[in-house]
Amino acid sequence: MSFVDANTHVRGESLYLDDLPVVTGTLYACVYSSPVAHGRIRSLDYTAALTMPGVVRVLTAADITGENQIGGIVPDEPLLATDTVDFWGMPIALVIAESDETARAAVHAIQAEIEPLPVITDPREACAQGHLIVPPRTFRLGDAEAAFGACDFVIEGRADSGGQEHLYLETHGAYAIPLENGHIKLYSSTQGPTAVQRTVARVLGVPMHQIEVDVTRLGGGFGGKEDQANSWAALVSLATHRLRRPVKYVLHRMEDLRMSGKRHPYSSDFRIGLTKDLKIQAYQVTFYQNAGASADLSPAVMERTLFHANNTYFIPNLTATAYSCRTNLPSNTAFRGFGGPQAMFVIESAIAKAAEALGVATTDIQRANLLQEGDEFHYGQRAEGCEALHCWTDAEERFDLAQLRQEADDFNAHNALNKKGIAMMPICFGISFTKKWMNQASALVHIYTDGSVGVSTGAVEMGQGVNMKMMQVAAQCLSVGLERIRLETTNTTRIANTSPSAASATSDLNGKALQLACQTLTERLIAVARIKLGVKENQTVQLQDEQIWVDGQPGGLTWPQLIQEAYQQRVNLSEHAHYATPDIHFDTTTEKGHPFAYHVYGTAIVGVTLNCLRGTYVFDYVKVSHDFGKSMNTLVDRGQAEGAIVQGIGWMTLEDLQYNAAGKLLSNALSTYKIPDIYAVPQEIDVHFLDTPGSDYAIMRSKAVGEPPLMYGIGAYFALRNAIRAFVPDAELSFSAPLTPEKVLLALYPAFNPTLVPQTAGKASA
Ligand code: LUZ
Ligand code: MOS
Repeated sequence: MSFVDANTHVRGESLYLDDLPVVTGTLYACVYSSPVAHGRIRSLDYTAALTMPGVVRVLTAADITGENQIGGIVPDEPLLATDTVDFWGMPIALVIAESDETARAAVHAIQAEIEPLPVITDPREACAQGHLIVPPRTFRLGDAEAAFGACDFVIEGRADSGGQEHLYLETHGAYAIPLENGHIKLYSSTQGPTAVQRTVARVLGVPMHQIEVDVTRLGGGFGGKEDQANSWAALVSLATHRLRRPVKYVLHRMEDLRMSGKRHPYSSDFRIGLTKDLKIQAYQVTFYQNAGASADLSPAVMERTLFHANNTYFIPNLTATAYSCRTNLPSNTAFRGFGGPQAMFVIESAIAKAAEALGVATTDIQRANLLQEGDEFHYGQRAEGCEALHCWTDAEERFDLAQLRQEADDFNAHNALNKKGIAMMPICFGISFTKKWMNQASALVHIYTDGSVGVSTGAVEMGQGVNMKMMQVAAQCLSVGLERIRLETTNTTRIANTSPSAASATSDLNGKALQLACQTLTERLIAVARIKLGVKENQTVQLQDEQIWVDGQPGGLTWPQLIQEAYQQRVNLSEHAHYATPDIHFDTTTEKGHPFAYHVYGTAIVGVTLNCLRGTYVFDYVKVSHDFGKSMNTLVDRGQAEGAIVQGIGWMTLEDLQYNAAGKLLSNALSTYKIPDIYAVPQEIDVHFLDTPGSDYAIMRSKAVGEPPLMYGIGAYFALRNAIRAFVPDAELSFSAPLTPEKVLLALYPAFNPTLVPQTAGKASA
């Protein structure tokens, strides 16, 4: 299996936004952003900036010709601040200059007088004060309250998970070029070209047809560019609209870190009830989502948190409530998993805490409660094609869990200062956008007269390999070689009304649309062949391996000849098709329905070795049995799984977003925000492609793969926790991710209480 972008990637020839040729007369933009997390703007002085040589203009909210509003779900997000600033890094003004350097220098010459307002960074505090983005929601199955009474054991606790910086290699950016009659051609590093088009049109006050958005590829998105590419695109477009000059802005890393939203931190309370035979009878959970300053995608993320409250377990009595809490942080946004991982961390914490209280293995509780075929989810859907137990037992047997345990026990018995820990992490992730209307896509196929094929879909290539999969779909449907297929850029003029490339559903949705287009073309071409070859009614005609076959024999018409013939006969060689996922629905009044086309399952075994002197650790292995269905590209799918696992481990163990009480991001550079590097990658990642049937709704029965494997990373947290408990068996450990080496060290030495250490003068005065 191959990967279409590999050649240009390794040669450095792949074109990202900042590699596109720059048009003569291009101006450069840079944002002046709020230096405080919350306050009332008293004055803004940019006269010094304007007088700097090379500075062309400073734009503020007053220059907006349409709406100063970019909120997609809730209209609560101004593009540029007017009266108040709501987070540290909120855009206030945009400098436009002849060069990138000048624009950035001029930003430093701007000054705002801002009267401070109280800063809230904690979601529980925001909730207590009534600062909610949307009303809370509750999903229910059975009667948890009553069921707790019948449980032999009831355990309560709290779990906190941190945010996560997307850290796409390519930072946010946009480049707007004015064309005739007010049209703007806009290059954007976005997962959602239509979202960008819609937002720009709204801010400029022009029809969407005035804005053409084009995307070559992204250097990573991970959800960070599902909605948040919109603001940069709107800002440069506003400048282009006002000045009729090309305007470009590519954020520096520190600008991106400061101004863009991240994965939502969550703080949650849980209560879990079990019977003596370890069946979970009742589960109650309350999620406090830290949404940041505005809604962005938070309500949708919150919804997916509720959907995944049970992870992969059947819990007959479940009540899950979620609050989306407004705080003075950059608006948090989509991030691989979209609220699902946060929910799954809580149920895994509840199970771990229950296991410790009962003195049983966590795996015994996990194993006893795995979903089975036909089990009802708390949102009304039933498990169909359930692979939970299959994945679990396959992982146990294939990787010889008993042996791995024995090795760890032996190691721990013979090592005083190094301890091993193991955890199992089963997952279940629902595939479909939870908003039904987003589950649609289209494709446009042109067959050129030489037999080469141009394919456009709404899918955005962001390193995940979707272009490769689309090429495979087209090549297989048309039965031509991959070299005949070219994947075009993602462009709103060719493909309108796209959903963002997100929710792991991009290959399914766009691939199905592409299949429909190719099927129609094939039917048309076969009709041409029938006439050309004078085939009788009762004879079968097929297109296969670049030629026409009649009754299973070569018919004497090759692909290029067939295409020429069709063209001569004036047959349409282009086709546009649209696909909408059938059979999905959800009723938000009852919170019941069938929101997902299918689920993806899997189980990981994670092993870690902990250095108990230093608190440092190495992940020995992540061994996975994963439900890929009939993988259409094992290289792409393995790459997605490995990358997601490492990203999940980063979220759970390393990546520590630190804000001070004033709401300023302290971990604002790669020197202070640690993401997994090659040394943090597990020594071994063994991903087994379990033989599963896939789903009719998955493209070529190859199941969605983008997000589900991220959640194996949660196993890293619990493996590490088990290693700590091997050193201090009676440790009272909280559930608080990320479990950084610093936190691990403190957990290893519970007698050492850092709150007893005198605070430094610097910290006290901060
Ligand atoms: N984006 C979205 C997503 O808008 N809706 C979703 O359900 C979703 N799920 C996962 C990732 N992105
Ligand atoms: Mo995403 S979190 O699939 O943009």
